[in-house]
Amino acid sequence: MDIPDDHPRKQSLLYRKAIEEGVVDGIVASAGPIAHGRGEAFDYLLGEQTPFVSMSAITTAAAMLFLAKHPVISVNGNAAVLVPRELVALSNAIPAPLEINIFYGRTEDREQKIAKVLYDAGATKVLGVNPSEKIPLLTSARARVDKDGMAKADVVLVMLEDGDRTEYLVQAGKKVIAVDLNPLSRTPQKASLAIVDNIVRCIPMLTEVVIQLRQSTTPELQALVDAWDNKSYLQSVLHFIADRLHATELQHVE
Ligand code: PTJ
Repeated sequence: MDIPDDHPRKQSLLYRKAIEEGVVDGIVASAGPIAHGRGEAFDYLLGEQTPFVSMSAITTAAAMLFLAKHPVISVNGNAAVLVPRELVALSNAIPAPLEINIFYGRTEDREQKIAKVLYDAGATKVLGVNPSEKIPLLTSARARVDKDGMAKADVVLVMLEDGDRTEYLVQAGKKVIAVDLNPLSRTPQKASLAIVDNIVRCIPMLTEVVIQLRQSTTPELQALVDAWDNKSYLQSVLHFIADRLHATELQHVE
């Protein structure tokens, strides 16, 4: 498919194409395009930009990752095809290992394919290929975790995740940062800290903020984390969406 440069939705169509090709190549789950479509719908409600209220979430997430002893970045099929280089940059900036964690059709073949995408994007080490440990109580394929990664992690960054696993990771004593475009989904509500934004915008921003926070002291970072109120943040995202919709006037289309 050739998308003309002046197509107003070019970037959005390129992301769709990456997801579609990811399915064909066995990297993205067959449910991946459905998840992507849900994300697109919520991104419209945000105006396809990072809501200003999410900037504090990004800053606090960066502080939480920075303070962690064993931070880990969880990667699934959709994330691998949408932001592979950006995930590698974040992983290097924190630093925190990338760990493959997939829900649908967890085969070693798909794990290897996702690992290859990340290695091709510059990763030097990818965890989660045929992992040996399990998150207690969780029965789905997502329960399997790497002994050097999520098994011992104190902070886990997840994206396009399901609520169950987020809940069990929290029950296992870990702090979970969840990036999700849908503030009404269980995942951001169960997370220790949610970021309502698109990963294509949020991951590069998070990397920038992690680099900026190197100037901060541990007490300053800890104060940010201690002050976080996830519920009131999610409420403020809903107010942001509602206000935006109230203020929106449809343009006349010929
Ligand atoms: O690779 P696998 O097997 O782990 O499969 C992953 C998918 C994504 C298929 C699986 O986790 C899934 O079914 O996800 P859900 O339950 O559809 O949830 C996806 C959530 O991510 C929804 O709330 C979407 O709004 C949100 N989302 C979709 N695209 C993005 C997003 N959030 C941030 N950035 C996006 N680009």
